Amino acid sequence: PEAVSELAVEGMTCASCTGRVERVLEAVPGVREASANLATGRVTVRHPAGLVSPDALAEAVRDAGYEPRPVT
Ligand code: 9UX
Repeated sequence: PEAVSELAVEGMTCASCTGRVERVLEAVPGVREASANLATGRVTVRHPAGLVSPDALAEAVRDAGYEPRPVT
């Protein structure tokens, strides 16, 4: 089944930022779609359940120059 992961990302301050974060997350193997919300700093990632680790998503965000934070 499909799963949805929610990430909080610090440092997304414009529409280019959100597009960049979406692009790097969609490049992680298994990710079907990533949708970043500039106003909330949250990113919703759709992927098959169990196929994508939270660590892989966080690392992709960090490599792109943004800071993943725990969702509270
Ligand atoms: Mo515009 Mo977003 O320089 O970093 S891409 S603020």
